[in-house]
Amino acid sequence: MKMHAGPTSPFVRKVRVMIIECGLTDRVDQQPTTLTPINPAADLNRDNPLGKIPTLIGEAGAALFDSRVICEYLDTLHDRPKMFPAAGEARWVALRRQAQGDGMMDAAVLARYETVLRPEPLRWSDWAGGQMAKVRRSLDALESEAGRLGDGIDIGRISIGCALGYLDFRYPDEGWRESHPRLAAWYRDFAARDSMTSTVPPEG
Ligand code: GSF
Repeated sequence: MKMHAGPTSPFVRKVRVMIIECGLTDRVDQQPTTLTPINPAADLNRDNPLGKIPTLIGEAGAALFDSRVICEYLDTLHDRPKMFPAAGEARWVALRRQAQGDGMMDAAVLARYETVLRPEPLRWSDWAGGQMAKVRRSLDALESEAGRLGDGIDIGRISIGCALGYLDFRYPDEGWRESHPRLAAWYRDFAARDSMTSTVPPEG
């Protein structure tokens, strides 16, 4: 399988963590793609009209996106413990946590486009501030939930872990650990997993 990927995308990282945790590393050829919404990649657009990474070409040859669909597909390809609980309350908790982590990444990526990509005279600080307020409210909610995150792994915890990793990468001054000590303690252990240490984004 081929995946349009990139070293700095938190959504790609989520899929890469999934690939490693599920023992699928040898089955996915990761192709680096450099893009922004105003500098699209033609080969990616042919596979995914939304022009976003990650995009996976599955075993049947068809393109799969976005990260949620890719991760659920990959979960069907291995015999290890599943990252998507099959049914019941555990499934809804994991899917809601995935939505929480993905939403944090969406907001943080949009705020970054606004503050880095958009020409300075066109920037709207209230809008970027509104996106970061979503991130901060999410951190507060996760602090309340941190005691229940435990030491296991599933798609919800992968997404939350990648969202926190993205904050460290792009917003190192956010200083979320001091105000969210239980979440910080959970993340310290989660971030020590091999799948996380081997997918840390490069400097710069
Ligand atoms: C979000 C992917 C995304 O925003 C998912 O895969 O879960 N809901 C999707 N990807 C960004 C790169 S990033 O992770 O910062 C992307 O491809 N942006 C290019 C664009 O044109 O929006």
